[in-house]
Amino acid sequence: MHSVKTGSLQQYAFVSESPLPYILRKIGFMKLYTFFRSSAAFRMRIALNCKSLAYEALPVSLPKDEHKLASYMTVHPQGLVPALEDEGKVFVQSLAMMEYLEETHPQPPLLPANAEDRAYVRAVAQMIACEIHPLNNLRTLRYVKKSYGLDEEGVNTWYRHWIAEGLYGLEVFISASNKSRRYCYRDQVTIADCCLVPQIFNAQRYKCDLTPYPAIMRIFAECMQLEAFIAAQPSRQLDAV
Ligand SMILES: N[C@@H](CCC(=O)N[C@@H](CS)C(=O)NCC(=O)O)C(=O)O
Repeated sequence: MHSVKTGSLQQYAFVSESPLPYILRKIGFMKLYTFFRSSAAFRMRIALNCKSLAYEALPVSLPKDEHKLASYMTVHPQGLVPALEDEGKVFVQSLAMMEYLEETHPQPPLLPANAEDRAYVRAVAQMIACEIHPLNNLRTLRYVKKSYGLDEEGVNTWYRHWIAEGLYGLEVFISASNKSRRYCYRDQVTIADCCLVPQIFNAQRYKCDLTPYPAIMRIFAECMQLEAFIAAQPSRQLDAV
């Protein structure tokens, strides 16, 4: 993967040098407002890569509070990363954006073909994006730290508690479903995997014990064999510090 400067210091177009056919499907790239460590942005980078959609990355630094700048709040009124711009239209919320990509660029599909299995995949994605992630994103951690006077270990304890509870339920759900093989859903990469892998990166960063989740960690290892996931990981992003 290499970068192409596209106008300002903070804009990069990602073009793969890997065997995956990263082709430009449109005149002009989609734009992804992203931060290298944001797991919601990481989901989007995976989904875009899976669909071989080139995009222009517009970094928004969370530690520098760039997501709270008035200029960014006009893009995303909640001041959250990511946001996606396609043909002048702005989209927010990673689950909605992945479904948008699925509807506008159906191949390769990131959802199963039948309704029952789609419900399963969406449930896995929502268990992560709606139940686990909101409890350990930046604003939540900042709030508990400030409001309850927690030190770093206190914040980490909060983080690890919600990870452990959330991943335990997810592990049981995936294992009991009998729908998982190589990935969350059979041998097809879906939006469930796009959500799972970034959450595990976060958990590893906070040194959570992941040994109680063998099914999840097996899927994680399988996904991380794929170029679409490898290229999307935080350390490979141009805004990584
Ligand atoms: N549900 C949103 C979550 C977005 C979100 O929480 N993004 C985080 C980064 S992963 C963020 O912008 N955090 C800034 C903050 O908490 O102040 C989505 O899926 O897009």
